[in-house]
Amino acid sequence: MFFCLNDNVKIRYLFEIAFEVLFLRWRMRNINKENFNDIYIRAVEKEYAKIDGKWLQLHYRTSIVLVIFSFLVELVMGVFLINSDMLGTTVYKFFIKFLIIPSGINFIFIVLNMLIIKSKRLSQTFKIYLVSLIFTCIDFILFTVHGAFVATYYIASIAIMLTIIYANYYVTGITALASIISMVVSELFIKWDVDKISIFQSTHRLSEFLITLITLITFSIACMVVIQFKRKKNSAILQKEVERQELQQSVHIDEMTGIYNRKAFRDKLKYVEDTASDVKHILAIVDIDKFKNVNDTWGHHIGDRCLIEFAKILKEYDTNIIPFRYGGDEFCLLFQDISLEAAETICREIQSKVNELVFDDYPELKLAASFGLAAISDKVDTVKLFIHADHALYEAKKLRNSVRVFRLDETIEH
Ligand code: GH3
Ligand code: MG
Repeated sequence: MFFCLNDNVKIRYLFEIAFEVLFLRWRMRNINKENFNDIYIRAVEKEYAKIDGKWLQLHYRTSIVLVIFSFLVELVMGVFLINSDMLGTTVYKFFIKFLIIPSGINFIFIVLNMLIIKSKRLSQTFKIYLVSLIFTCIDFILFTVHGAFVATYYIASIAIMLTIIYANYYVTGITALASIISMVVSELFIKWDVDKISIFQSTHRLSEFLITLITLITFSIACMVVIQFKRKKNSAILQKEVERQELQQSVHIDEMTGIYNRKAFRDKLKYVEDTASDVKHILAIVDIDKFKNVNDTWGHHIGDRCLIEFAKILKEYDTNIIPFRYGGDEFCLLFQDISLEAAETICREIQSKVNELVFDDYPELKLAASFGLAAISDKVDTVKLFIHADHALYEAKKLRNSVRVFRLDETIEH
């Protein structure tokens, strides 16, 4: 018992409790209710979705930049061609055909893209598909308008490349397929630019087209391989992180009872102190009465069973309290944001449940426990909180099977 120690040991003991800190994020309350891995994986997936959302914005903006950039290039080219007398058509026709119509259509795509991005009804995944495909449509307009130059087909690679970040085979696959089909359709069926030579008229054009097609297909396959490795890397990182977190968690769990251990208790106290707020904290220290007798009479394995059953009762209250096994037959219960009276009522409830415990094979075996409670609200001083609760327990132990509360006026209430 704490009060049996001499003052120096007590101070050292309390300092140890207060200052031994491990930098572990506190996730106590949820662990008992949900599988830790699921919580963690879901949190990581949420983080991934956030990054995808940011990339989607950039993806959409890139399509705007591409449209504006191609408009400006076309404008500069037009001015250059007019001044160099190399224009094969009238200025009016040139601007309509190469500037107004393609930029107009692409402008419509941009507006569509904007509506998709702003939509609250569409899911993020669906938006990703649509934005990727609209990018392909913009590319299609650009390389179709400039069909005279086979090299413009390479614009399609931008649409494919921008999807890699999503690490989604379907998004990249569909975008690549749409790009390649649109390229073939544009080459075979559309002749926007009169200077375009058909692949059926020129073997040079045919070979250039085939080289471009093969390059784009190879590029698409390469993108899929990149995605495969990116996904492998992500899942390996996730797996390792889950293992690390599991290990950290196990360090904080009492193996036998499955509730938090003394180390977790120290960390929690430190956390409470570091994040001091107006929240009222109540600590109850509980010690099973005459537990040595249980061990001596029924054996240690029955003693262990008693501790497990006791912890089970504490777990029933995990919405109100965080239970810790402090050591041996001593437990700590941390209450947050409830009144001292409510905490006392809960302790009495636990006490009567402990008294009512029945061990089938040992009907004579009865358990009792003593509770010492203390509260602290203004400045959270966990050392003081522990001393007060231990003092109340010391008083409770005089009677045994009782609950005592330490009040700020230093009197013990019965
Ligand atoms: P008191 O009413 O004053 O608390 O009497 P007590 O006999 O319970 O005394 P105390 O709390 O000091 O003793 C705790 C005993 O708990 C000592 C030890 O034999 C026993 N104990 C500690 N850890 C374990 C454990 O993991 N399993 C079992 N079975 N017994 C344990
Ligand atoms: Mg005891």
